[in-house]
Amino acid sequence: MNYVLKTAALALFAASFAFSAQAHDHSAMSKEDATAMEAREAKSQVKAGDLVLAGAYARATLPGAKVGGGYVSITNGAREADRLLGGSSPAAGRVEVHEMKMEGEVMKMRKLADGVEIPAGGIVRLAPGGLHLMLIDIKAPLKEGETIPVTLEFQKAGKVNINLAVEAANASMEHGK
Ligand SMILES: [Cu+2]
Repeated sequence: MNYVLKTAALALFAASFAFSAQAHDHSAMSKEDATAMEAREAKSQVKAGDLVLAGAYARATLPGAKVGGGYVSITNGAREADRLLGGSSPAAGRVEVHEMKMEGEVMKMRKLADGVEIPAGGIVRLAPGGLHLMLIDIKAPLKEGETIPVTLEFQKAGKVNINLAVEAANASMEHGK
């Protein structure tokens, strides 16, 4: 990664971190997670109108698993909010927007029927432990090294194609490159 790109990515990361801290507690995020996220976001970016979708990836699943998680950072450069409603993929029966949340001492996951708002000038990160794409009824296990095409559906931007790079199942724990 060259210096300019890296600096830009860091600036973007710092700005978005400050923004998203209002809504989410990121204090639990390890330094390794932040570094891996930054590297992913710099590596793969898809522009769709005022949206930039960066660092799309999924985690490998175990044989027999019916679902897989997909993650991507979405930046909205528009003056109006947009909304991620859901998606589809040839690799899965359906793709939903989910949220993981602690309820008391139990981690619970639920479908966001209305999707998730991408604020004007803001960024929303779908990442392990929080918001994610849920690939349901996957047709085969997601294997490390594969690329899974997903078409996301936004209220205003419409359909946007991204590719999830499948990483090892414990990807966010061991990254740093
Ligand atoms: Cu889920």
